[in-house]
Amino acid sequence: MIRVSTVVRFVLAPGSGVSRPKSRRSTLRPQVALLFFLLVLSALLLLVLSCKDGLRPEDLGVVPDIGYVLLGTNAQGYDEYLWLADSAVMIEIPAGWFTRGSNDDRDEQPVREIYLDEFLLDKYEVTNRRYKKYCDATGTAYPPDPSFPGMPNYFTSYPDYPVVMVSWNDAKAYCDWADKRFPTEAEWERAARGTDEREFPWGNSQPDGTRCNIWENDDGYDYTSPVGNYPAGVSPCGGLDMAGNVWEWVNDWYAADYYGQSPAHNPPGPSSGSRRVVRGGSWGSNAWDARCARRCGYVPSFRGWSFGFRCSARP
Ligand SMILES: [Ca+2]
Ligand SMILES: [Ca+2]
Repeated sequence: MIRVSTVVRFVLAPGSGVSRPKSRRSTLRPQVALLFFLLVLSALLLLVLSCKDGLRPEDLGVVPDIGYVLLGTNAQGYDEYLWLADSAVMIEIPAGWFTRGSNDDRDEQPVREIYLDEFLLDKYEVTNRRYKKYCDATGTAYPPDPSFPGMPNYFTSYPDYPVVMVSWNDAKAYCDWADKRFPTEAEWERAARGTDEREFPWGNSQPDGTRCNIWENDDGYDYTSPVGNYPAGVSPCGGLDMAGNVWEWVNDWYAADYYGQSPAHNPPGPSSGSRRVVRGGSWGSNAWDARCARRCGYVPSFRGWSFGFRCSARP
């Protein structure tokens, strides 16, 4: 689906500059072809290897307007990409059906089969580092400090922690800047629980300190934790912190009765409302709120110390 060859063409075009005297065209043609082939091969290898080592293609002089490049296949068998605009790792979730909802709460019913087109989702919650890059590039104000005890200057001193104190509106502006979007509520749930109706990203066992950062869990953190800190809590597609750490804004308006009336294919959420959905629970949540099917809604202007987000995109 993804065309890395697009990247290769872009890399090669400015510097190719090979001239071929007409009188020697026939003898030079094989050498020129070989040179092009070698250039293509080396540029491709350099780009892919550098991404894996944490360098960004921008560091190599590649203009980051070409979208994303393949990093490889993760341990769960899903392809992962580097989204160039904000240097985020994204997971490709193929089109297909999954079971949405649960019988645990009224607004999670009825349990239904839902079909989604292919989409990309950030592997991690958006970090302070990534959000600061956006603020600095656009002149956007930094988020207010959450006043976590013992963690002064949270936004600038904890770059690998999830950004908090961002409203739905703030997060939407980030998505737009990065040429991304919010996941829909259904996409988020599909990525968090896979296709087997599991209760939590890792399965049906209750949360423990190795799986996620929630409240009164022996997980080592009283407030937020660095993103990706709990690999044992990975979701079936490779997503991390999809239970706990920070609640994640998604695109949909919240409606308690939406599941009874939504379409089965790519449900977009209600057409209007007063609250936007958040998913996954946070460092301040109990196990109930960390369930994959759990739904909550908050006004889109609300900035909370347990609220963050991750982005989606469709190829
Ligand atoms: Ca905790
Ligand atoms: Ca989360």
